Amino acid sequence: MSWFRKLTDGLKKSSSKMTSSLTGLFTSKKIDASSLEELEDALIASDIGPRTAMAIAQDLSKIKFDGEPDADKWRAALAGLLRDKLTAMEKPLITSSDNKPHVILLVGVNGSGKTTTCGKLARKFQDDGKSVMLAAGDTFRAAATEQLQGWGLRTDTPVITGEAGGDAAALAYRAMEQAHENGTDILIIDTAGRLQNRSELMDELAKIHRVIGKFDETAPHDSIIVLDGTVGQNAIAQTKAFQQAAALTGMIITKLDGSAKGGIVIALGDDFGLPLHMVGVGEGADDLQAFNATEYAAALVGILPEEVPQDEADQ
Ligand SMILES: Nc1nc2c(ncn2[C@@H]2O[C@H](COP(=O)(O)OP(=O)(O)OP(=O)(O)O)[C@@H](O)[C@H]2O)c(=O)[nH]1
Ligand SMILES: [Mg+2]
Repeated sequence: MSWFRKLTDGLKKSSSKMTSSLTGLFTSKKIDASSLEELEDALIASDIGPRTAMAIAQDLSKIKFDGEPDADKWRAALAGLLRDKLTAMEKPLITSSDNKPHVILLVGVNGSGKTTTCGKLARKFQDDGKSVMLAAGDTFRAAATEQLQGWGLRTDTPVITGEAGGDAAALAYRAMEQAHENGTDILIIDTAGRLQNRSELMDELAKIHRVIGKFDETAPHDSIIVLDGTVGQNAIAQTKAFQQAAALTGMIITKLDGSAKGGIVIALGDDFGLPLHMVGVGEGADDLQAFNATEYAAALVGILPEEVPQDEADQ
């Protein structure tokens, strides 16, 4: 199945939520006050924040169409507005060979998809001809190390492990030394999931960050929060807390397959201005891809990327 098809299938719940209550609206020629409200509600229901939902609904109501608007034209126009909101977040995860190694730290709450994403990223970078090492920085659970080792086997990537219950920051440091010695291009560090309101765990994260910086003051080069795409607005609170503890540089959103809250991406972009490097729509190694604003906007309203208008003149 093509990537776009996976993305569209994955976002089906979000897109039907966003567009089903709009069928009536989309067949009318212009938007009146009550249909405007209906549109706002539909956008909010898919977890686009209220402020942005209002702005998008307003903008949509002002669009002048060439000829009679129909459902398809409304849909395409909405996708164009969503795309405009998302473009600033589009920034691929680029590693630099000046960094020896380039260090990527993955953080986030329990079960958000960090370990899986470590494995998927290892596969991606290797496909690009880069050498990768993984560090099992989740020292809380023995099973977590085994899980990462599983990805190591599957992707043929060395995994640096420590003792269960050991110091995660010390392990991260050791992994950096090892990767440096081996001349490895990229080191990806997994961390234990933690709830953002557990301050001692957030302090531990800050420590990992500090200790990595002792080996190379420019590291970690990417400090990425992995967010579960099904949690909706809670992702905002998570990002806020992790931004303080881990000086975030970007985001990855997983589990968008089956999420009814795909609009959260827009709310996150508005609130933080962090790049969204990749989105995940499944558990397989190839189910994580670079975020593309046009594709995402198209999938959110259930049209093809080429149907998204380039600009207003296109309408
Ligand atoms: N459907 C779907 N499942 C995913 C995706 N990414 C990860 N998962 C699944 O989500 C579950 C949790 O993923 P993990 O990678 O273990 O999450 P984690 O953040 O490492 O969890 P902790 O280490 O417990 O904090 C696993 O069953 C994964 O297979 C995705 O994009 N889509
Ligand atoms: Mg994990």
